[in-house]
Amino acid sequence: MHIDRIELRHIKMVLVSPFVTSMGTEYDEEHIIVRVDADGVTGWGESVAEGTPFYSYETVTTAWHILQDFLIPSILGKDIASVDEAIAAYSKVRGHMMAKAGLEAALWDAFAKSKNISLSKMLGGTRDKIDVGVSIGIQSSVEGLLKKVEGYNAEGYKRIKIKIAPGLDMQFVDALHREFPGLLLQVDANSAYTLGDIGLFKKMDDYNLSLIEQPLGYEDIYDHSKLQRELKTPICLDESIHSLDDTRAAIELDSCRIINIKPGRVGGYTESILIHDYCQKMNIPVWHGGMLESGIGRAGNVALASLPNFILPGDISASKRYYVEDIVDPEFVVNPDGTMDVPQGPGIGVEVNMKMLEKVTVRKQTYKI
Ligand code: OSB
Ligand code: MG
Repeated sequence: MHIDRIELRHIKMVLVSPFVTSMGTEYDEEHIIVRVDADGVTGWGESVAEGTPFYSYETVTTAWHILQDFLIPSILGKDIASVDEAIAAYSKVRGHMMAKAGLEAALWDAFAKSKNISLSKMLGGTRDKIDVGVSIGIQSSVEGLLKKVEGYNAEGYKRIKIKIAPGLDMQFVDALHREFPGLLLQVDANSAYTLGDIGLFKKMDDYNLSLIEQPLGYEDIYDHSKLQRELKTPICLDESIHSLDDTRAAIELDSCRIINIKPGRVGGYTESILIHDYCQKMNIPVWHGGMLESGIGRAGNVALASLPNFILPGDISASKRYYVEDIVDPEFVVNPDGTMDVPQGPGIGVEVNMKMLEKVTVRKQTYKI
């Protein structure tokens, strides 16, 4: 495919309710939408670098810089026969996984559209519906959390994840355990604890949680192995996993027994699939994480999550759980049975709502040779 034109858009979308985690409070979500025009087709991708470097060192500004000055020039105006060829063209660039993943996603969409097949099919998906869950930020009261969970249960979500932070943990876990016996529940600490908190995790170990996500350091693999050794509950790594190599190290060290895959965190779908396949071989279940994506990123997440080893429900929720109006048509909805349909049309399988996209765009730049 001849890469004729690439466009970047810095978008800012207001969340329906603030998202509170151990990293801070998010009121809106800033990401970059990548558009690639090649051979008469248009591919769309979303780079999930945020406005702040609190989850990852990348930000919208660093991702824009890496895209504009290194990734885009390596493929613009060239003939690229496959996604692998594009990756090879910018392989000298170290790190900056979210910048890379946004461009890779747009290329995958363009290639799938040029072959007239769905992104799910192109990535190796085997399901036309996926199981979905919801990630709930830290609530100001236990009663407030119980109400939220009741609402999400009624909408059909198959599992609940709550964010925790020191001092804002056991009271929530305990209340949910009491009020909703049998609830598929997991917690996400976003690296807010240390090995010194082992006593707390041993208490949590009696609550039959499906997993504890990223309790310790955001680059750590070693300390997590010491914690996992003391727990029955599986640890799941998110922040610490940036590649297949990290995954191998974590599994060989028994630092975790479940992996959260986010294409943005590992540089794209290609690395995600390598991690997925390795985990499948090692009998390690994976699930699809989320970065509060717009419908463009969500469409890619749903396609990737249709691969067979995405055994646990992901952080893939309905558009309306995040935004009053999404930038794709149709918006993503959750079926009453807690599943989401995998789009079957070419590429990401949803149309970009250009009017809405314009509305949320704060900066736009076109690159052409
Ligand atoms: O740790 O999984 C996380 C959102 C932003 C940054 C990090 C995380 C999250 C979520 C939200 O948990 C998941 C979603 O998109 O629904
Ligand atoms: Mg997480």
